[in-house]
Amino acid sequence: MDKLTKTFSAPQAPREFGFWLDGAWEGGRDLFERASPGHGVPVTRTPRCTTSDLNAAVAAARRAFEDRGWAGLSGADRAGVLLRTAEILRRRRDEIAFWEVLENGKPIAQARGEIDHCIACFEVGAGAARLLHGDSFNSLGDGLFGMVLREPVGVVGLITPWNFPFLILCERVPFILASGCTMVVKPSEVTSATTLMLGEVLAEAGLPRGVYNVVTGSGRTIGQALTEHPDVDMLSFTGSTAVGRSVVHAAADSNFKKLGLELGGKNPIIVFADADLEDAADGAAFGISFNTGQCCVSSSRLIVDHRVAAEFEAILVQKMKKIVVGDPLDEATQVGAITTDAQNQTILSYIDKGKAEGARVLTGGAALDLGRGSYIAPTLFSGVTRGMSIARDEIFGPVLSSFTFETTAEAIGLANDTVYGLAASVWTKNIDTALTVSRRVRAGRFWVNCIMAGGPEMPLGGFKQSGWGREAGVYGVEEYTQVKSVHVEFGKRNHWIP
Ligand code: TXE
Repeated sequence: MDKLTKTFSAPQAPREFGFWLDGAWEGGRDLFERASPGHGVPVTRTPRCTTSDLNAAVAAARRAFEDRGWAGLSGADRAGVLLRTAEILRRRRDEIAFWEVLENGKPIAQARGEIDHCIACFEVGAGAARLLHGDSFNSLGDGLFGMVLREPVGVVGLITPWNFPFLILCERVPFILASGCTMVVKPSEVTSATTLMLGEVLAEAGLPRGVYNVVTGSGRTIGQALTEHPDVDMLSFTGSTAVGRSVVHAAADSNFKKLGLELGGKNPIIVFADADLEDAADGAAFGISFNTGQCCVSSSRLIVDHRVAAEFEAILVQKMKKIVVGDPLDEATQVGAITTDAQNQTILSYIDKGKAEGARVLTGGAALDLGRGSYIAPTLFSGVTRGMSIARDEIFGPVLSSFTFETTAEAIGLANDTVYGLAASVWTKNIDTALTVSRRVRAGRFWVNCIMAGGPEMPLGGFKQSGWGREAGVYGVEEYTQVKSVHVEFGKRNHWIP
């Protein structure tokens, strides 16, 4: 409570935004007011766009795509814009981090680190823009030559969630731009500020108008209309599995737009008896508490060798108790506020269910009263069994469910016992075990003796119901292209009609 009043310095009045259309701010709309989840005071006002605003944004993106002012540039020129964007983000890092914290509730030190990752995304995107290429075939006979071209898909709709508003945006935007596509972004209604700010940054970097547009508003209206829009060629959606399913239906019912989906996860962290247990406990505490567990790759299922389970849980409890939960604007804070009231209720109801289903709380298990804002203590449940809801559902909060195993096969079986397949982690000093588990667990991202490590060079995305397609790196750029086969005959044609 003391800490909150000492360090709190949110703006005196909420900052008002327009939406970003065809390279400029557009104002005069009804506004949605957002309160800081860490402090409970209004911090931003963003437009409730209408479907005609959305249509104008799609038309601007279409014009900018068809006039070749972006897609027609060399990869080197596109890379120039992306590198200048990285420079401007470096300059505006602290400011963007500040607004991210105010709307999302994540700790300020973490937010700055995320902006650094975003800068890296633009740098990697620049490299990918220059290296993107097709293929050729000289195996078609002496008279025929084949070229495989990678062409931008066209106008991309991008729908993003509230857990990493700027980071998830920047794991996509540079790669969409590198491919030559143009876009309309619909951020979460509760965290739109930094997505809007990127419009200004890209314009300063020299991005032609109409290439990047942002419409703000609710998922049910603007988001849904974007997924149904007949002039959007591809849609990249990150969010809940339920909405992901509706996006698939909307694409089928409109124009069969290409889809990229990053959905939920229930990610295992497997700890073998020969692991460095201190390291693994630190990784497990980080994996479930980072971003208050509101992370699609949070490691929310601990699968630990029964021989060391009690010892490991004891080390982990000590670690989790030391995590500093508090005011997101305090430099020392490691875990901030829960981003929305609805999410707060969801997490607390799962904690209640876990208790009712017979799992044991080893630490946490309750909300923390810090005077204002919504905070939940990092929580460890022991004795979890496969059928419990805390074993199966994505909770999207700092709640870790612990299981034990006796054999490697059993550990792999437990890890795969989920409809999801986003990420997984294994901790062992045995290379055979590490590689066997990495190859047998069905997940799009895998970490051995580490967790959430890596950079934008590496692709990300899910197996099973965690989604379709990959984002980031060269794979991410390719996702926003389509392949065209060009056949060139040379020499005299072998006539069909003699
Ligand atoms: O997500 P939604 P919510 C999971 C997590 C969380 C749950 C609900 O389990 O508890 O989803 O969160 C837009 N057509 N994840 O309700 O609704 C919406 O405006 C088109 C995991 O906030 O899926 C926002 O921009 N768009 C996830 C975005 O979709 C629609 C991150 C995500 O919101 C729409 C977030 C519609 N009909 C939540 N309805 C991850 N994979 O990281 C909403 N939206």
